[in-house]
Order: sequence, then C-alpha cells, then structure tokens
Amino acid sequence: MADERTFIMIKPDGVQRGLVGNIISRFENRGYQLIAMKFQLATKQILEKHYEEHINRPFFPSLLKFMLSGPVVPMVWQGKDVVKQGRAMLGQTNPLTSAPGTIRGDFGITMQKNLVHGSDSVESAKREIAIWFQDSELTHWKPAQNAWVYE
Ligand code: YYY
Ligand code: MG
Repeated sequence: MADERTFIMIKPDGVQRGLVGNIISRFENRGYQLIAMKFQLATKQILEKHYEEHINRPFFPSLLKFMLSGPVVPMVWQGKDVVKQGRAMLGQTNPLTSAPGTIRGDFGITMQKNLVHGSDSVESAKREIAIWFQDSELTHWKPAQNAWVYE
C-alpha cells in the first residue's frame, strides 16, 4: 500500500560523520515521502522501549551508551512497501556483510556503529512510530512527485 509507513532513525555515528543529508536523500530520491522528523538526544527511557526486544542481550549496555552519545534523527517515511525497501536500503545488521550500495555497506565497518535504524515489520513500525512521535507530529501532505513516482 502506498500509505505504508516505517520508522527510520539516523544514529549518533551517522550524525557525527555528516551523513544526515546523504541518508535522507536516498529515501527522497527513491520517491518516498517524509512524514515526520526530529533532531534530538535520545533518553534511556525511550531507548529501553525502542530496543525492548534486546534489553537482556549482552550488547545492550554498550548499545545504550552509544545511542546516548550524541544526537539522533528519528524519522517517519511513507510509500509503497517502504518497510521492506527501507531495510533493503539499510543493508544487513552487520555492515561487513552489507552489499555496497546500501547505507551500512557504503559507510559502515562495525556492528554497533551501523549508522541507521529501520523497522523490521509493519507492526514494529507502528510500535516504534508511537514511541518517538505524537500523532499530531505526523504531517499530512501530498508530495507533487507522487504523480511521477506511482502509476
Ligand atoms: O534491526 P537491526 O538494527 O538490523 O539489528 P537488531 O538485531 O535489531 O539489533 C539492534 C542493534 O543492536 C543493531 O543495529 C546493532 C546492535 N547490535 C550489536 O551491537 N551487537 C549485536 N550482536 C547485535 C546488535
Ligand atoms: Mg532490529
């Protein structure tokens, strides 16, 4: 459905390395629609909700420290198949097994500093969007390019 939404977040390494514009451009250039975006320091509380499934994993304390080390850019993107395509554009969790042409495959080397988060299912996207954004922050608009992106 063309109104599918995903949650994409540029992590502190992506911000520190000046890759915010590059990462946003990839989604814009593909034809996806930006619905919401923030620039902020995350908090322990919000990250514990966001990474709920990983809270008992051995890497969690280190992941939390990294995610709190600088600003992040949480975003909502919309368009046909955007959850699956967003994950494909990110690459694998490990940048070393990510194909060139993907964000992680183009810019990353280690697992933790893999630059960007993307929802892994439509259900996860709904959950994550609700953690980072109020309903009133999701902007309703019709991109002029849609007529030239969709049949
Ligand atoms: O969804 P994705 O980000 O690709 O990977 P997850 O398995 O959900 O892990 C979330 C996050 O945790 C990952 O992006 C890097 C980090 N991480 C890690 O530092 N070490 C691991 N062994 C697994 C994940
Ligand atoms: Mg994940």
